[in-house]
Amino acid sequence: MKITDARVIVTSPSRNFVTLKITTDEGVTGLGDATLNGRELAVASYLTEHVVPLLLNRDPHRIEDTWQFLYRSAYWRRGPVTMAAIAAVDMALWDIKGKVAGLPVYQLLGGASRNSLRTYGHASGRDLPELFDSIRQHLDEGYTAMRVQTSVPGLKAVYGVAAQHQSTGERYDYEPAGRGAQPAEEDWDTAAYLRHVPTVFEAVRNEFGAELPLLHDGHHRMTPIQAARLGKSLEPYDLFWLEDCTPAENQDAFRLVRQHTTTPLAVGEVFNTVFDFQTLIREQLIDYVRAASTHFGGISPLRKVMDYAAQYQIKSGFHGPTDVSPVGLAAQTHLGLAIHNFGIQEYMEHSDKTNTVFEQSMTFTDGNLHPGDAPGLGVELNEEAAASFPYQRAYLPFNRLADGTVHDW
Ligand code: GCO
Ligand code: MG
Repeated sequence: MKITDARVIVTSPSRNFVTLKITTDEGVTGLGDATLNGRELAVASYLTEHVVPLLLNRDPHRIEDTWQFLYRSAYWRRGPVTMAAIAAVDMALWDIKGKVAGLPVYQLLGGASRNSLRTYGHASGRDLPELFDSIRQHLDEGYTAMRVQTSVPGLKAVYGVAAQHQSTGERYDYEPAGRGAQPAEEDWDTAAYLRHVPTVFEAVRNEFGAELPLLHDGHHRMTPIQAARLGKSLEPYDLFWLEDCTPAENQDAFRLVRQHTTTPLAVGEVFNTVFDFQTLIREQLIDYVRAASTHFGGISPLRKVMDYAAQYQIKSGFHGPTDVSPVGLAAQTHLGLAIHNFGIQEYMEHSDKTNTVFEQSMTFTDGNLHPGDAPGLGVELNEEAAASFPYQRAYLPFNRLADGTVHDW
């Protein structure tokens, strides 16, 4: 079998997605997700200009060989653009292999280790009543675990609070990247945040009881010692995890956080390779691997990092916001079903428009995802629908402190 065609499709149903479609001489097609929120066209161009010409005439069954060839022959390794491009190829080849075998990808990865994947939903509110409503709504939708984000008194807009960004009449589709020529500017005050967050978790525990698993995303905004303080102050509320409490470019920072708190830690949504996790896993500084198949080079390397993590009882918590396309989500859902050390899967439902463009066999029942049993990844692209939603420039917001200093968002 040979690859005879590879094409990049950029579409914007509610938000931008970059998809690679590979076709073989036998007419089998495979899809891969290459979406990099706010920098989509860089990956589209990397693929179209530099990768697609290398794919033609290759044997689509040689997934590992193609991965190693793209990673090593570029010489310039790693980085989100390169790794999202390689991820798209990797996913598309797994999709093709599954279709040729007549099996869903999770069967090729060793078969199911569980019935389905527990997810967590995104509850948020500008104040406690709004937050409680959001938690109740997610419980009604079947979610059994909840990420909790709230506004901070005195700040105008804070990452992860849905109501702030609602501008259209359609069903809410959480997407912080706003369409337009410039990124939105938000404000930030770490001291106010550190004072406020524990009071919110205390209120949520009092209202919803001890059993509901609660998560929180610090979104890289604290220094290590601030992160340590937050982890410690949240211990009474028994979090499932505290995510991205401090940026992990400096993996050593997690030693400092870890020595001060028993709140479980999750990190890695912006990581691209196993090397970003090396110290964190080997020294058992984290509890959950947050990588997304899309930004980590695909299913193949994500499988490897999870096997490495398994030696240290570290589990998966793959990144699943709406900027991971239904193809990327399917890829990591197949993997999550197959690995033994699955932890939880982040899940935000895609918009109705997105679900028209990406036809999916995935199911979401009682808070649990299953990738379905269609051969391959179980996602097909409706190209006509995709073409009706052309790309629109969009940027993620950024933060400034009160004195005007740019701060991590
Ligand atoms: C999460 C993430 C996202 C990111 C987004 C950026 O935990 O789901 O932090 O919300 O901000 O993926 O594109
Ligand atoms: Mg996050």
